[in-house]
Amino acid sequence: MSIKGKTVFISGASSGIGEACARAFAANGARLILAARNLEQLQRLAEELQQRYTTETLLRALDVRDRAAVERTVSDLPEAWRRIDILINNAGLALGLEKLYQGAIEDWETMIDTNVKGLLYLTRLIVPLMVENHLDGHVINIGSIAGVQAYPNGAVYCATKAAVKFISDGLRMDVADQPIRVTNIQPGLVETNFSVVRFKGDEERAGGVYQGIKPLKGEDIADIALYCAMAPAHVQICEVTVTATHQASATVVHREK
Ligand code: NDP
Ligand code: 8X3
Repeated sequence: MSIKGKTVFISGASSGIGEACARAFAANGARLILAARNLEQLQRLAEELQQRYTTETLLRALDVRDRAAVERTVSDLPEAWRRIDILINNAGLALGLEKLYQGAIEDWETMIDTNVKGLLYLTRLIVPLMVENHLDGHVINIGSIAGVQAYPNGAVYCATKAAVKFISDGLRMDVADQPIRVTNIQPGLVETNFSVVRFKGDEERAGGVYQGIKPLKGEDIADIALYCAMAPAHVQICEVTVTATHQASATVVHREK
């Protein structure tokens, strides 16, 4: 199914997987609503996409944890941008890697508010627009292998991604009477800004996460999102778990010495 001229809303488009999705969908002719807190980064990306693909973009500085801001963002969309065909719920993060009984509660709150509540706010407001407009809609959530298998010191992040899996499964049931597809993409290690954010700017520690293995790139996940979106309208790819070749599970990773 062509995505040419389709409107795609991407949360967390300022970096990593979200930014790669913006490039991939733009290259295939989509028009994009790009949201993240870092507006300057979105502006740089939009300029690049305009020059390379003449992509039409609408940029929104948005903290998905702020329910009122999410509501304003969606309700204030210009008429020409209200028919959103594809929602990519990508904004998210991990903070810290600690035993549950030693973890920082404020980090838990940030992860839950972003990865779970932010995703829910956007979904609650954008799916009704797909239904009202009788669109062949598609919600693509970026979950994680961490939502399938917990790992030590990551209980709360893993729990947020398990929530994404069950929100995806439940939503799929709730829209089964609509021409709306729901896909949950569950990547393993992807080298983005993710670990720098998790370790609060400690680049050396972040680099260690990807040492001795060729990790996935944001582009690899964007290719999968694009494949799911471009599948024929009657084909719903419910879930994709994807890892680097030398990653076998959330915890089993073969690293070259
Ligand atoms: P990055 O840190 O590179 O990108 C994260 C994106 O999320 C940024 O654009 C950031 O934008 C945005 N974001 C974070 N918090 C908020 C917020 N409160 N409101 C709006 N946007 C926000 O990491 P990734 O690209 O790797 O992460 C993207 C998604 O992929 C996340 O959901 C992550 O959990 C998931 N994932 C990542 C994996 C990995 O190994 N990298 C593996 C599996 C899943 P800004 O700071 O400008 O707001
Ligand atoms: C990100 C993948 O395994 O680093 O969701 O948590 S992992």
